[in-house]
Amino acid sequence: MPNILLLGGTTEASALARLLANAGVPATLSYAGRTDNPRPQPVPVRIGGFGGVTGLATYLRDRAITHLIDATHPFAATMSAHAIAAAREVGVPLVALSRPAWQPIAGDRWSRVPDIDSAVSALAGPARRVMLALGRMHVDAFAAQPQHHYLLRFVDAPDQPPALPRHTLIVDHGPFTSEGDRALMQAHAIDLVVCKNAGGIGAEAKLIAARELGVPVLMIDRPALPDRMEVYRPEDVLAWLDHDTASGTKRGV
Ligand code: 3Y8
Ligand code: NAP
Repeated sequence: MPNILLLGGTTEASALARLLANAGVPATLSYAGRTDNPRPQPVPVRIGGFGGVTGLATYLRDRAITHLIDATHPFAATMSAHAIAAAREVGVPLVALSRPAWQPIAGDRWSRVPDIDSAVSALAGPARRVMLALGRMHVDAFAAQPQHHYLLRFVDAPDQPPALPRHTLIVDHGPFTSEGDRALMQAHAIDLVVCKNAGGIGAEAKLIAARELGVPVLMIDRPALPDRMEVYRPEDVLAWLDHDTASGTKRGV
């Protein structure tokens, strides 16, 4: 019988957890513990770091995990690198459930930068009204460009106000709708959206809204990740599990 560890924190991870629960496949979904009230899941949940690669390898062994599924966000590069290393060390099959990077389409006004620091540098210049849709972890870096008015959206209320002299803070968590994001951008007269190339549907709303409003987007490309098996649909993970389990049975005979 498989025993899955699912590294979560994305819309697709939650969809996969529902499929695994419906299929009666034993699985545990893991959150880092970054937010106060993570979405309840239909499978058991564990919350908190593992303690690096060593901690994750120990967890895999102690819990007799048979398959590791990395369904974390494309910018959770450290977790994904640890998953590859620990899975290899313990000999547990690993598959990543990721999302194709967004590509600009007709009507999009994107400029791309390789990382957060380049996005900060790209904001040099006269004051603008910027929707900084990056969450909380990187917001302080933008204090280097204090001239803008920033519209911020965090999952949880911060302990102290962000270090940006001019900002409006919204506390909300997605998935968001394009109607909602369009109204938000109009209400705050946004003239630039800064975001990560997360892919998927849960964060796409602001891109659709920006396209409709003709608002330019500063798109931060994903960090590079080591090679791993990747699928893009929760159903493909089940197929991978069936295939691996079946071939395992043959091996087991
Ligand atoms: C803790 C779990 C689900 C998963 C939903 C997806 C969609 C909504 C859109 C904007 C962009 C952002 C942010 C975002 C989205 C989904 C997905 C996604 C972006 C939760 C969640 C956790 C987190 C962590 C959080 C980060 C932050 C990033 C906000 C739960 C809600 C900006 C990424 O305050 C903090 O420290 C928040 C940190 C990492 C990035 C950052 O730098 O601040 N996500 N987001 C997970 C854990 O503890 O392991 O609380 O339920 C999950 C989701 N956030 O099941 O429905 O699939 O991507 N999350 C980005 O994409 O740019 C918001 O505002 O438009
Ligand atoms: P990260 O920088 O890649 O990871 C930093 C450390 O956080 C990891 O080394 C690990 O700690 C712990 N960690 C990360 N994800 C974990 C998980 N699912 N379960 C247990 N521990 C985890 O990760 P991050 O960018 O902070 O993302 C944290 C979580 O938020 C992930 O679940 C991710 O899917 C979700 N998320 C992130 C973003 C984003 O923009 N980064 C967007 C949406 C959702 P140890 O070393 O102690 O094991």
